[in-house]
Amino acid sequence: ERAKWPKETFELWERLSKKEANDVETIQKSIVRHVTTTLARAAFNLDNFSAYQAVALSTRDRLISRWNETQGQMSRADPKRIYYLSLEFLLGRSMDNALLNMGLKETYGKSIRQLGFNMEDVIESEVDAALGNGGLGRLAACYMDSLATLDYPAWGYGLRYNYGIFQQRIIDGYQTEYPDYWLNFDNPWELPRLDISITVGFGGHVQTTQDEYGQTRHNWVPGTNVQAVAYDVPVPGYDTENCNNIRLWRSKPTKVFDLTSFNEGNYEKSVEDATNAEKITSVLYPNDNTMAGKELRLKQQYFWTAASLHDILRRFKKSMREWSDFPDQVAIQLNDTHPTLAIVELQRLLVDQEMLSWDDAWDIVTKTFAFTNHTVLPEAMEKWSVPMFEYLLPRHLQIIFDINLFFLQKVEKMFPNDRGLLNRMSIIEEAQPQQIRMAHLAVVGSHKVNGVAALHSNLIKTTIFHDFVTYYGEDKFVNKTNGITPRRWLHQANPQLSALISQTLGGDKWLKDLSLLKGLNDKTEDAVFRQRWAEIKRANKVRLAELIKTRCDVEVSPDALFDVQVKRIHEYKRQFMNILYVIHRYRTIKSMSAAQKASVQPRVVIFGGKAAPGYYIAKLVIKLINSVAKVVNQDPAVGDLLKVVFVPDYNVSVAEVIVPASDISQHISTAGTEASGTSNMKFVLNGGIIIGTLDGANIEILEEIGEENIFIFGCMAHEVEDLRHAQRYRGVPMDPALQGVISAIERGTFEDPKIFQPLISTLTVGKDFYLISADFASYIAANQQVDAAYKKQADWIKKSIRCTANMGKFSSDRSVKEYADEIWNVKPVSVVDEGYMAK
Ligand code: NBY
Repeated sequence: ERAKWPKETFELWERLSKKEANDVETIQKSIVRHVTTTLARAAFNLDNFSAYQAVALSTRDRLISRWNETQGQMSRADPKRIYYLSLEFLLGRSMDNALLNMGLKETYGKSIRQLGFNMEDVIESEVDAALGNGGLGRLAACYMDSLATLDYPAWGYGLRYNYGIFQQRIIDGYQTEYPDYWLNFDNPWELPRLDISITVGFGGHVQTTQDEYGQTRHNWVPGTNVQAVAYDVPVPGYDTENCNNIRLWRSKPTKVFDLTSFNEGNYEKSVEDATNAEKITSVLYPNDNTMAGKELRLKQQYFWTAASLHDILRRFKKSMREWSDFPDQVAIQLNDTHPTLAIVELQRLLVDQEMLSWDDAWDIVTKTFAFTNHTVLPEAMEKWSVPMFEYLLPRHLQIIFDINLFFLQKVEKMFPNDRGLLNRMSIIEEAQPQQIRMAHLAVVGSHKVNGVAALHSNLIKTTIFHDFVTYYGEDKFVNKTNGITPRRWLHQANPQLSALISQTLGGDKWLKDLSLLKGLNDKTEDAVFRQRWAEIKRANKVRLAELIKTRCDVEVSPDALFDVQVKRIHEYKRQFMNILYVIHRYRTIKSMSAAQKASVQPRVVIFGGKAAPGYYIAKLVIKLINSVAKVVNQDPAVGDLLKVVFVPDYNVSVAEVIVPASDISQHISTAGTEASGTSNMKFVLNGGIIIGTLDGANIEILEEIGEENIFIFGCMAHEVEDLRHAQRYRGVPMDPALQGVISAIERGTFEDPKIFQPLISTLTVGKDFYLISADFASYIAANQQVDAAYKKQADWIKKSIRCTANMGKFSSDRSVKEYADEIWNVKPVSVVDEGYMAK
């Protein structure tokens, strides 16, 4: 249609779509316009939240013009694109990040101040986008930031849940869950694309026919359909015009489908069917590292992968290329096994609809996909029951059985007569009922499989994927150590430290090349610099103390050592061991004379994290922490020497306050259980020191910062098996200090001991799966070393500086570049500012 426009019309559009300027006056005008027209409010009754909304809308305008420019230029250049499929994007707040990345924070700050508002209050009004559980979801968010910053043409695909991860409140010491209806006040950070709507089928049956060449053709006729509607979330890069996209799908009923029931005269059924369609994207499943096996979750996974692939194929088809070019245009990364159905869906589309041969299609599929594994825990491995799967996705089940058949035939050829091997490697587990092993499907359907830290990537090769390494060879299995974005996790969360670093290094280049932090190593002997460094840490601790006062009603001294463990509550992460040590410390202090107490290092032990609502033992750990806190915090014999707090509702924005304020943080999982960890990186980047085990990325952090700057304890991953065996069959007695702690709990020092019996039972000799007893003595010793080191403040600050200075490796820019070069084979495409809102 536009082709028919006369020249004047074109020119009018061009003139009027010039970008808005970024001076204070123009920005203020745009804020005021949003207040008065979009929000229809008057200046005299404007609260912080409304001010936030208007500033957000003004920021959004600028985001969208970059987004338009990027998407337009990318369409024209049509480079190979990365598609990051993740069921979770744990973005947190957007405004501060968007303003910093676009270089507009200062101007907006000034604009807001003159309008009578304060930037910090406005920022605080934003609710978190919490569409994720923990590390996996936050990793996706950090990777999206780096992809945009490095100018990679990348799209994220996910689901637009109506309810994010539940809100946690602590009632009588217990976790209680509340729905996180985050869209209540509208979401300015998304663009609804109601015109982009894709039909996704479920159920039904498969028609089998012969084509004119005598080939068998399969045609899936779904029983019901739902619509996937696109919501786009712009992701601006830092210090670049590039602005990428996360496309989140929302489920809606199809018109046709509710009309069917309606025309059959069943109005109620038609409304019920419509409600069922909307249910698909209603809620994020709140489990991390455990598999629940719910039908609705499988529906989510198919709904999302089908809509995303349809979208990707549509974009590819516009280029009029051959199907064999597909892997040169498209790289799809599977964030865990959750999107593994995409492998099956692409094979189905190529074979059933595009009429490619099975082998040609499979060649394209395996060149397109790569798979990231995030865990070795058996309870986290995704499996779907075959009968349930068949009912929802009958054609996909046939394809999975065929993939498996052809795969096992090849295995059999290479390793004849090994039934055990075939059973172990099969995509189908022969249980009652049969189960589909999604991790095996993901490995078979991908050209690269990666773990998320060096230790973890080695572990998967010797444990869960051992047979697959034997079959495919080593090259398919690679390591991509996780990373974090220094923009959010230092520049945004710790603005004072960021400013000091820029001042010291003579600029902010380090924010795009984190290895430049090495320059700080020269400053450890500079007493003035150390003083500044210490002042900033203290200011961050004051801010955290205020948050603790507000949220927990406990007063803590910023002069005490702040000891932090914040992460999802899980047995393998051993928050239980931490609180048991706190009890030990409490008992030790109680037994001291006044003179002895005078030399005790005061500590504030800070916990935070959510337990999956159905995870009984994890929830009991929260209860124990709160019971201990209650007793310890009120005990005059202890006073300020020990405080314990559980910060409720830990999330990304709370992390942004906690991370810069820690002196030491705890990353104390049983060796071999934490795939990587990413908060460990965040703490150390902010000059926090780790007490931790030789697990996940702790090992690589140690290698970078040096063993004198980290407190390591506990057994090593290769010793775990023997320790468990010894404990089970040789009855190794419980650690005596631990025994003392358990007795104190059992004597009722902290509420009714009956409450905690199931928790204590997990430590029964021979059953202590996470080896708390085996590691307890060395944990106590490491804690004593922490106390002693903290007392030498000058040396401590030197350690802290060295920590930050040597964390360059853990920028997600490094991770993403490794993926791009070694897995995706994609190159950056820089967007040029043509000065228009859209082309
Ligand atoms: O992924 C975490 C790992 O535990 C951590 O070590 C690693 O640093 C991080 C990023 O690689 N895994 C994780 O967060 N997993 C989940 O949140 C999760 C969520 C859902 C399900 C499984 C795992 N699920 O099956 O539903």
